[in-house]
Amino acid sequence: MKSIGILGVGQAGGNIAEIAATMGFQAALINTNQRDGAVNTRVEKKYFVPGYSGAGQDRTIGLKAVNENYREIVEFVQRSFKNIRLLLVAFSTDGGTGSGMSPLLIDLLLDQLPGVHIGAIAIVPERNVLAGNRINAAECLEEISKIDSLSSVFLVDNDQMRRANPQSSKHQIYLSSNRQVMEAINHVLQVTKKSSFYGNFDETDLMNILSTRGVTVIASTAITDAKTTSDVTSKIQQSWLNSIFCPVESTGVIRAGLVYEGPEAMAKLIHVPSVFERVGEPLELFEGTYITETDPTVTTILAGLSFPARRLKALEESIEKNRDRLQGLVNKEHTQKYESRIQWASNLKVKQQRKPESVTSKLSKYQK
Ligand SMILES: Nc1nc2c(ncn2[C@@H]2O[C@H](COP(=O)(O)OP(=O)(O)OP(=O)(O)O)[C@@H](O)[C@H]2O)c(=O)[nH]1
Ligand SMILES: [Mg+2]
Repeated sequence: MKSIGILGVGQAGGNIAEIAATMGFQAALINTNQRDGAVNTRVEKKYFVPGYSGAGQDRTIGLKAVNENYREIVEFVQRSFKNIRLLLVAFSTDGGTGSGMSPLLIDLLLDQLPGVHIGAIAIVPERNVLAGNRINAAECLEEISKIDSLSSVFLVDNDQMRRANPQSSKHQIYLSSNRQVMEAINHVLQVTKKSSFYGNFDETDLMNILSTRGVTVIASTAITDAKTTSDVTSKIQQSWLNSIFCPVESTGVIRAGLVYEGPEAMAKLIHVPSVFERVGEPLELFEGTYITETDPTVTTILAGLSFPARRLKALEESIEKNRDRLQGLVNKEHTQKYESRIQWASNLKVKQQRKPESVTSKLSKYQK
């Protein structure tokens, strides 16, 4: 049984839970919309908030759904996961259900699942989404970033997949992003099951890293063509920019993992101090070396990073630039009306009503 569980909230969250279930993770989903969750057939445990049919990108509706039903929701989560050490709540930040429900739900779960660390898989939308989605994402990420004692936050960046596949459909981008994030998490979890003469990376090491508060990135790179230590260093650092997660922008890793899998000869080329030069030496590093005949691969886990200010600025910038226009749109909604130029013409359609005249008045009219 895997020690990490995945709870999907909203449509994107449900889709991630679906992939997780196919990989053998304990998975469950919550939605305000039964039709969205119904397609995730591999997830058996589902909770649909009664009386709702989606949140229509309105975060306040997602928040209300938790407020009104938190007892049932928390019980559902407690029932759905057994013997896990880490629960990752997966959701998109720019819709209404996942984005609105998840921050409060996570905060509640932190005290309701004793002995279980809670983390998040939060999807950051592509750069070209519209204002409403950007506002949702900014609000949600701010709330998530403020939760005390929250473990790893994985920021899945839909832009990363888009950059690599500009021609792909949205559906393809979503599916590959979901698969890649779950593969990254599954990979580091599976490594902990292997044994090695040279240094094991065990589950306690992994949980130590993943329970760190802040943003976490997992990245892997093949180092097959590397000839020198600096080749390996630059491959690893490159992988921090090209993973499925928001690119690493700043220094300040708190805990890290470094796992090597491959032939013995290549392991020598890893020079830890230079690998971490760009992001600063972590407080703790957990290493694992697994000698195999497969392509040499280095997987790094960086935990405790700050929220990526530059990436999020790119999301917020167009809102700031268009402040007046957007404010104008909102004002217009309540004030707009149409004034016809031919209002006077309505008179043309008025039928003359005959006014009845009394007999006495007619009689008096004819009186000579
Ligand atoms: N990576 C990834 N992103 C997705 C997926 N589905 C949707 N998205 C992203 O999520 C946003 C839409 O959010 P949803 O998850 O559909 O929203 P929701 O939580 O169901 O909320 P409502 O539909 O408003 O009730 C899109 O703009 C995308 O950014 C998915 O399967 N994978
Ligand atoms: Mg939805």
